[in-house]
Amino acid sequence: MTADQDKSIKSLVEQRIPGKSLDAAFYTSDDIFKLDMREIFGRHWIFVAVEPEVAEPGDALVVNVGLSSVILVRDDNGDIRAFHNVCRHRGARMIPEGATMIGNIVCPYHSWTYGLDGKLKFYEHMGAEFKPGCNSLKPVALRSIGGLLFICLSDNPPTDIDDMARVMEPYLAPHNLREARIAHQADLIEEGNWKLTMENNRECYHCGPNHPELTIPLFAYGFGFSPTELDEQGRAEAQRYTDLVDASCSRWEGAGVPSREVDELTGRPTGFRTQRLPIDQSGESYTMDTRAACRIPVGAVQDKALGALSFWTQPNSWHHFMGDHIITFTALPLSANRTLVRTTWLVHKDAVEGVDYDLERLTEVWKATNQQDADLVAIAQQGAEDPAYEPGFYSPYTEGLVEKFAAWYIERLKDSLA
Ligand code: 3BY
Ligand code: FES
Ligand code: FE
Repeated sequence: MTADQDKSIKSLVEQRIPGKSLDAAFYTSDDIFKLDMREIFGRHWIFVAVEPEVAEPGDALVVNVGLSSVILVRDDNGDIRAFHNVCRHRGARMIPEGATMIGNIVCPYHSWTYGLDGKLKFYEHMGAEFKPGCNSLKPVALRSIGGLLFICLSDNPPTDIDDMARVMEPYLAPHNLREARIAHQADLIEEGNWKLTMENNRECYHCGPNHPELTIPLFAYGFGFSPTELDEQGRAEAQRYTDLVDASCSRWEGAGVPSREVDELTGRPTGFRTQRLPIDQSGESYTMDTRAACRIPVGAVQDKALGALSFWTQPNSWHHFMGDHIITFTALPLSANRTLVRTTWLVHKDAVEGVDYDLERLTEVWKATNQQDADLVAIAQQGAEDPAYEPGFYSPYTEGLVEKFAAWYIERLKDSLA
């Protein structure tokens, strides 16, 4: 990036008006996309996978984040390691994107072979001076929080991941994600900038008009409303919802299941938020009838009406933990106007498809919801590319978390451009 480009981006960052959507360039410019990949995705903790994706020693998963490619592998001691997928000989990409099983990491080009600890074990014709010990694979910083795998591509990762781990481990522990099994995974490419994907995730203003399936389990009042716009009946319903949230939270916390809201979305590199909220009707799961889709609980909690523990992280993930299954989402930018959204459904490791759960029933609400969200992100991108676009006001009642996402993004860029 030239100094001039850096300067004009810097002034766009400085000019951002709190409470309004971002300037169009943040959604459309290739230069800002490169900056995002360098400063946001290159220097923050990114959610990329779950431990059950590398359940056994030798299980490997390659995840691409921008131009970087990372190998996640379970070693023979059962520890998960992460390495840059770049050979130390002449840099070839060693393993293609996706899941595989390996005994060693073998570069296809000239057969340099690395152990699952990253050490160079085999090579030929390099002469007496060559030092294999200085040619190990480059490690990538990796943290598992309750079985959710976060990587950081920087050599100097933000240390406040420790705070997120300390808060979140007790929230996630009862759900046994580490022991769960993947029932299904789906990749969806959204035709929009990654920030439009994230902004869309941070509000439910759009849920009523767009998500007929999701709004069966989801309470309409759960994601904000304007009190002055409610009539008497609406106020009574909103009050019933608030009372239910309080009563449910007290019941769950009383049973030793952490549920209270924690909001640390802004003011730190590793922003996050969590809250367990009741589910409508029978209160069990994100299904079309709100009843559990899997008859074996995924975690240790027997209360079937466990609602959903949601966990949102900056810059790229959200997760819902129910009594019977877990859903995790990662957003990975592909270009200024394309984003990969990967959704993973997990059930108890002993649950058998067709016996304990029906895959269609387990996945139908979020498959439909994801497609609807992808369509919304696509029209948001089209609008952002229109010369008539200008930043618009966020609702103070239903888009507070969108503002927190935008504020976090801008504060991170200010920090890095300072
Ligand atoms: O998945 C989420 O976290 C948000 C909130 C509810 C619906 N949604 C897009
Ligand atoms: Fe990998 Fe030569 S580039 S062995
Ligand atoms: Fe949505």
